[in-house]
Amino acid sequence: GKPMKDHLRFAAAYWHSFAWPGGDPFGGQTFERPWFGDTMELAKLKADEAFEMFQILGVPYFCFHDADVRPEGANFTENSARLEEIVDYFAEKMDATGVKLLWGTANLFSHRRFMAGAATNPDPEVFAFSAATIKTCMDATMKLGGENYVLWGGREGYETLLNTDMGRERAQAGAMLQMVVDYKHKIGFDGAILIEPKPQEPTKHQYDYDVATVYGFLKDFGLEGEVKVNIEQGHAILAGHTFEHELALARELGIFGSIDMNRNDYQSGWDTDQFPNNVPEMALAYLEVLKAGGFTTGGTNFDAKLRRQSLDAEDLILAHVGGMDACAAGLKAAAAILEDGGLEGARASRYAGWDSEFGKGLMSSDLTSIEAQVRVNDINPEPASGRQERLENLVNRFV
Ligand code: 3MF
Ligand code: MG
Ligand code: MG
Repeated sequence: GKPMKDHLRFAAAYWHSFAWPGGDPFGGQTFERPWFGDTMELAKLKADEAFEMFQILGVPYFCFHDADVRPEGANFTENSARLEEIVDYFAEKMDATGVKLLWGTANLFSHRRFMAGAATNPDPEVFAFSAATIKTCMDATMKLGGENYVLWGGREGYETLLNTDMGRERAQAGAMLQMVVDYKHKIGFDGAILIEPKPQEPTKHQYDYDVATVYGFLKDFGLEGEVKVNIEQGHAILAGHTFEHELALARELGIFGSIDMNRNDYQSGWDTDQFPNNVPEMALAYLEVLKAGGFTTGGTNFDAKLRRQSLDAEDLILAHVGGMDACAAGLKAAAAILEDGGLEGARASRYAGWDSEFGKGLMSSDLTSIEAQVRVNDINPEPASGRQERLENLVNRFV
């Protein structure tokens, strides 16, 4: 098959490493970086530093939001001009370094104008501003040869139904997504459009809660064949799932696209975006990625940030290195589990009864004839062992 690293396709995220000042709800800014500020000169210095880090790490890809890479302008026209200037600067750097764009996206959540949502905002002017911004970000992604375009529904949700028309807001989100898909086809962008599910924050009720919710939304608007998902470890945990659950479900639904790799602790209740370091968990995640046939256009984007006490820039490099090591170890374990076949074989054997004539017939039968069969044959099943402990130990042998 493919070389192992083609199953990783690492990307570094611009926002946490270069744009985030290390703030938290109980304190102000932690990090000081020489490129913080809002001039184009500083934005270019930031790009110089970012590409230097990408090269030190040897990552093949990066990802960015418009707001990470250009200073905020006074209006839409200024924003788009600044984005275009940075895109030209990026194009030169990408040529010189060979670093590619895994995906681009629009930040439709940080500016206060998005406080009550972007596509789902009660104010049509915010919808229009958001649509125009998405267009410029899709153009930027296309121009840079980006392989996907991501939509995380940052503030697409609500705090209280008392001031919210849910039906109208869902329809607005569906209309926006349809426009994104139409524009993708209009410009001939051949990457995937990816929705990133997340529950719980920043709004209390996020519309893109998890993979199942996003699939229901896509079906509702007839877009399940056009849009896939970018699944983040921490978001899966916040939704009360495991990462591998979300990956497996997306694969089964045919909407698996890409992953945002990080680590969320199970106790937190909010999104911590830590660098991943739990190899057994990552083995189970890459097992699902491999079973999906690996990435086609997606990859492993480190949506992870330093802890506030990691003041020195060296920690930023080491955090990524540790994350890449853990992913690689997880992937190798997953590949070994598949090659060994014990786990897959044990799972298949649990369902062997369905391969019999009796089993095959059931799926297309009806309640009346099944009742007759159960009576005539005195069907009276006993539980069979699922061998849970044994299989968990088997996984541990490979990590
Ligand atoms: C929030 C996220 C986002 C998305 C990003 C791209 C700021 O929890 O994970 O990062 O990854 O907007 O989709
Ligand atoms: Mg993310
Ligand atoms: Mg996150």
